[in-house]
Amino acid sequence: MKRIIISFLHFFIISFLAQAQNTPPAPIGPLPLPKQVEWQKMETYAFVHYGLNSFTDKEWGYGDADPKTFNPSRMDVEQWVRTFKQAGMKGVIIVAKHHDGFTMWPSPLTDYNITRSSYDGPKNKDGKVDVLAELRKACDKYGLKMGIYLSPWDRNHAEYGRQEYVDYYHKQLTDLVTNYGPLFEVWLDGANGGDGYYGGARETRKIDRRNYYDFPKIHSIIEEHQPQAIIFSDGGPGCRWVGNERGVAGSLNWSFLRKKEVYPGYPNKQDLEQGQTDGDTWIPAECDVSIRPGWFYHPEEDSKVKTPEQLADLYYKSVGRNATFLLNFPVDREGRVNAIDSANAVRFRQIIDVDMKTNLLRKAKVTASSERGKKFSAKKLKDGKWDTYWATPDGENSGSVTFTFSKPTKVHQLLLQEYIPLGQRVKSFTVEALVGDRWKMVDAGEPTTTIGYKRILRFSALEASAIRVSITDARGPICLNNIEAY
Ligand code: FUL
Repeated sequence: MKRIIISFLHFFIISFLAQAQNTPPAPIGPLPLPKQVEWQKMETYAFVHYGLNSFTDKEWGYGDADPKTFNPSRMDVEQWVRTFKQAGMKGVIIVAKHHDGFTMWPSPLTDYNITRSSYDGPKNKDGKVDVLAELRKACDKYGLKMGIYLSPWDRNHAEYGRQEYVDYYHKQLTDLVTNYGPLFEVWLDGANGGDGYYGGARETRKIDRRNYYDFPKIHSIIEEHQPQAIIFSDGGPGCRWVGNERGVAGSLNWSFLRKKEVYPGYPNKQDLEQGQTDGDTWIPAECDVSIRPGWFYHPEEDSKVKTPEQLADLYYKSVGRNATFLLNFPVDREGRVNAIDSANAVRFRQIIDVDMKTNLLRKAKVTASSERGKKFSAKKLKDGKWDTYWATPDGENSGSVTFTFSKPTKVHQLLLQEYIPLGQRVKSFTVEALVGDRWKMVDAGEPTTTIGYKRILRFSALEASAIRVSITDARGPICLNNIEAY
């Protein structure tokens, strides 16, 4: 009898372990919402700054420029979207209203809108010019997602600084989120208050950045009508500002913030660049940067467009560091993405595509220091698919995986991904290459700490017969779903 019980227990323990080996590691919070994961996978998308400033040579319009000043000569919204598509962008966020208060759609709430301008383009269903409607159509045609930027600060509005303006802002937002189809992101910029036209008052108005706009109400308006949209602001809640306008994330970059602490105008830029290790909410970073020095078009910046190589560098410092890349195009006075900007953006994508054309690890032999089970085998990593992954058993927060080539192979780039639906875990890692008969530490010139959704390392080409990735510390068992080398 005793023997029967023991063998029964034995069987039970073995099958329990086998099962544990084949189940994914438990999630480690904070966790992303499914929509945040989908958003992160977009990786690169375009920003469009276009409006009165493009004609008055300003970055921040005062709110008093004559709407007639807006006078594009060869406007072509489809040309913008075609360019973005060719540049590999997955969406576009348009400035619907900048700080000057001028609206790019026929807002019924203000006269300071596009119908009062000199623009005589295609008409919307109500027979009015409407740049947002044109963009919606073009995005649908080319398969890009659309987002909006609606500046809370409004230097035109007479009531700015008072409750009447806040009600107006909420109504404007409601108009946008109910009339232009699905939006993937709503951008709430943090530059607020100061001098302006304010209906002719021409004075300085200060507001309390934290409370004046009633952000909880703003969020609920967006969530009610566009539940899939990611809300951007300095501190999220959907995604956060990366703390600079250079397009660069920290090489250490957690997708977490202590949510209650970060507000629009939050002064600790390092927290925004790197995230907060002990954050309680998933709020990943977005890197916004303009392809020119300014956000709006200025003819004298035609010679200052970022080169394809500079853009590729920014891609590696944003997407390659667990952030997204929001690249701004200052549409020109003709109403087009300027030829130089367009050529450089398309060329940038070609550089990236060539850099990462053939994953050298696909044919390599792969072994791991340990693995969780058949389903979570290191071998799966070679598939490069989102739903296959390598995980270590519970209690093992470090481990390594080695890829052996059939012959010495030139490698100059490595790509790593964690399976973020189960959390961001890796705290530090190393990459080594077997050169001749010696393991050499690969030096990418930046600390190899976090990985997150994606981490890409670039280094001087090495002739390696094997590559070893070691996770040296993590917040729990390792759970990587992709490793590629080029
Ligand atoms: C900032 C604004 O002040 C700039 O003009 C620009 O729109 C940038 C994207 O956000 O806060």
